[in-house]
Amino acid sequence: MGEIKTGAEIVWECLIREGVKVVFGYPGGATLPLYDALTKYQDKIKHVLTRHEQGATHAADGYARASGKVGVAMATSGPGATNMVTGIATAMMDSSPLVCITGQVGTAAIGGDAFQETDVTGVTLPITKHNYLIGSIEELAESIREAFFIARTGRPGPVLIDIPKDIQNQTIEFEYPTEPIDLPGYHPPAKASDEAVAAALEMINNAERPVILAGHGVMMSGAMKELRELAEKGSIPVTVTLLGIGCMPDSHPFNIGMMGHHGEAAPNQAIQEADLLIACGMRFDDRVTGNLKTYSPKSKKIHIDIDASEINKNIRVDLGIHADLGAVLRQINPGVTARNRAEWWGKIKDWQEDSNERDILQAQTPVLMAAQAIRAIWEGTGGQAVVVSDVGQHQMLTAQYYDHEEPYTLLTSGGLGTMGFSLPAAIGASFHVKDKEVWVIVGDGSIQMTITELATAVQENANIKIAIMNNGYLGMVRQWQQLFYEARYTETPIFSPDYVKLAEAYGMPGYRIEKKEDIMPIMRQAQAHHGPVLIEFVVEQHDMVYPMVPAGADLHQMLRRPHPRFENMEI
Ligand SMILES: Cc1ncc(C[n+]2csc(CCOP(=O)(O)OP(=O)(O)O)c2C)c(N)n1
Repeated sequence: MGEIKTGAEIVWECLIREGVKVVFGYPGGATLPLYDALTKYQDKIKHVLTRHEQGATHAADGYARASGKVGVAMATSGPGATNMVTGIATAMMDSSPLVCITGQVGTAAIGGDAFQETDVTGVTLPITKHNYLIGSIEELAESIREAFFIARTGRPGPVLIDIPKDIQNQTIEFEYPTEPIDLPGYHPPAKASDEAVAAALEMINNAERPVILAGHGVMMSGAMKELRELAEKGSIPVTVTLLGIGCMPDSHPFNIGMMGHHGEAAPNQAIQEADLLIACGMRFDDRVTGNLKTYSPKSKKIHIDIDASEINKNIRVDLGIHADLGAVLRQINPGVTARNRAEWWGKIKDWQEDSNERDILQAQTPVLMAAQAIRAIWEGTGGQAVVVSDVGQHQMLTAQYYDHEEPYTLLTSGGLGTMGFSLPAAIGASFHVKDKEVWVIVGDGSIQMTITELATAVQENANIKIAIMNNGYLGMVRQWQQLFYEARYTETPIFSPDYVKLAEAYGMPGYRIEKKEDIMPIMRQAQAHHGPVLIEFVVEQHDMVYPMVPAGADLHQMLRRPHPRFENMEI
């Protein structure tokens, strides 16, 4: 015999059974019963009050990305629910497991344009992996269980549960369902067929110029060891996507760096010259391929992905394997012939030597360059921090200049490119990350999108260090204006508040850095302080991110940083 519980109590009971430790949310009329019931569970589950529902969703997402567990966000109906939309779409594009719980107006009022009514399941249908509008209290517990199952299995993603207020108030005898979840039509295959393994091995062993493309899926399937084994055994260079950063240590000699739009020149050239691409848990996003028609024209292609709809979506492949990447690599690796591929590596080394982008680190410039600031953060943290970056030039510079040795140490909105992601996501991540520092690297435009979450950071004493790269511009858009719109900087110069005073007003220490030599002493002070600290780096306003593949160009047609030795550099 189960106990009689309200719908609201059932929600918390289920969350606790699912192992949820922290929920990020913002209350309202349609979630009053949920928040009232929380009083009974506060010793078992923590609720973090963000300042905006977008912040709650990004925080849950940051927690999910840092921990590999499902992140949970909560919002009231109508505007609360729609404020979550950007965060949900962000999670969807980056396959981040979330369960979002929204209150809905009472069942009888649905469809009548009631106060604060929005058809949130309708709104989020295309940006969730699945969503539920709860129709009766009987289905509540089972739906929550299913939501967690769907969010975390297969290709992870966000699931939304919309719960009408009357159902939160109703009561029922509660027993937590225990029978295994069986959803017809939702059975991702565990491993590859023998034929697929044989075909893959033939292609890999016969290739002279293979390249492994490693994406986020490597980490999501926990295939880091298997990836390394494949690379080392076959002497195959590995290039990573933005979200794949960390799946193989940046210092590993077989990791030749990030591919794509602002990737390094050598991997992009290698992809274009390759005779085989082995795509592992990545999705041939347009930011990594450049012009699809001329993408890697000489190669055969193998694509391994847990999501069947990714295979042949953007790039037609010779062999698609729809299964768990780790399992497939465990099947393939024993059959890989040991080779040294010296000729191929010779070419790659030449391309790497020809790359001059990193010269900027040594440049004697009157103004601090963002790349130098980011490299200094790397040095000051021993490359050991969890870095949460926002979107723009600083994001690409972070990918280029902060090297990562471990998985899940760069959290960033890759797919949707959501400005405003980093501060709340870092707050979320800080609830899981205890053994590392959490650093936010954010632009002056991006921080202002969700700057209200500074209050959440202070209220929770979140141990995060916020490094603002203040270049006075929406830098990445300005870069495009400079290159492709004859430097007409329309609406990209952006005013900022006095960040040091702002930090102080919120109740956290704030610093401003304008010179290289000030970085380390101030970093040490920030690191010594437990809790949020804000550091504004005043950086070069007209810096560019190189290399850059212009939109629609071939992957190897990169714009490179001009070579004059910076003294009279045109930037
Ligand atoms: C929500 C949102 N709005 C607009 C954009 C388009 N966008 C991409 S980068 C960028 C500029 C970012 O500026 P800032 O945060 O200052 O970083 P910087 O590029 O200067 O490093 C903009 C406006 C976006 N990605 N997300």
